[in-house]
Amino acid sequence: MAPPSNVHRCLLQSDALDAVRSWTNEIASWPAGSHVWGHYAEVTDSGPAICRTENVSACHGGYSGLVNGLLRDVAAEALGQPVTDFKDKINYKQPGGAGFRPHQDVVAYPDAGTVMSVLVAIDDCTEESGCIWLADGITTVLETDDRGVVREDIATELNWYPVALAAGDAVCLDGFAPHFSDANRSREQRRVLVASYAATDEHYTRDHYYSARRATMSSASGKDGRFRISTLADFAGDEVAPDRIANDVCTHSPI
Ligand SMILES: O=C(O)CCC(=O)C(=O)O
Repeated sequence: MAPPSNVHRCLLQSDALDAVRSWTNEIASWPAGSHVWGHYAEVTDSGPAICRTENVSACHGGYSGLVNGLLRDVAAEALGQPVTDFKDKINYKQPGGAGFRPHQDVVAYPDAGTVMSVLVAIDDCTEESGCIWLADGITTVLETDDRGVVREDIATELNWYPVALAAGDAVCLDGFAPHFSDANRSREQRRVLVASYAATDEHYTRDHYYSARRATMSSASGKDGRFRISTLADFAGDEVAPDRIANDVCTHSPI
């Protein structure tokens, strides 16, 4: 079967991929809670494991260059218009790490309009290690449940397909594309970078997104008491509470 047109094989090759892997190893070693925008750990059978770092490019020149260079060009081409970056994150999904329930990104990004995300595989993403699954052909917001994810009865009717990626491959996800992923049942980590972009003429900024994200997460968790690493409660894992949370200034090592 031909790969879907939104998949870019070998977007990062050899040295570029090695560099991203080495940056990601350094960032993963930060203590949970040490990064102002979120550096979260989850419970796994083999102990606490870092599961997500949010706004990586804010503290990392290498990642900033990637998000504002190659990946922005990929997103602009996919959207067919100039784009501006407003968000990026690493999802680590280490062995035993949890997956994400079916959701649409446009619902997760407060006040956003036209968005496109580029998900880059830092490691091989297989069905066993919890690759992303996509449903094509959806151009509207689907009804959600109390977690903000696509209602189960609607999600089960969608035509899902897995997007297996080799390390260095990437897939573009528009804001309406429903997607989910399963837990990592393999022995290898399954890390991805997800960089998100808005149509430049909509003036949606990183500062706006991250301040709205903080407010939305705090209000939603205050109401339902659920741990979340996103504005939606789409993450299926359980948090390991950090000893300390950096609210105003990062306390991890500089890179
Ligand atoms: O990393 C994954 O498997 C899911 C990515 C995703 O949907 C998200 O981070 O919102």
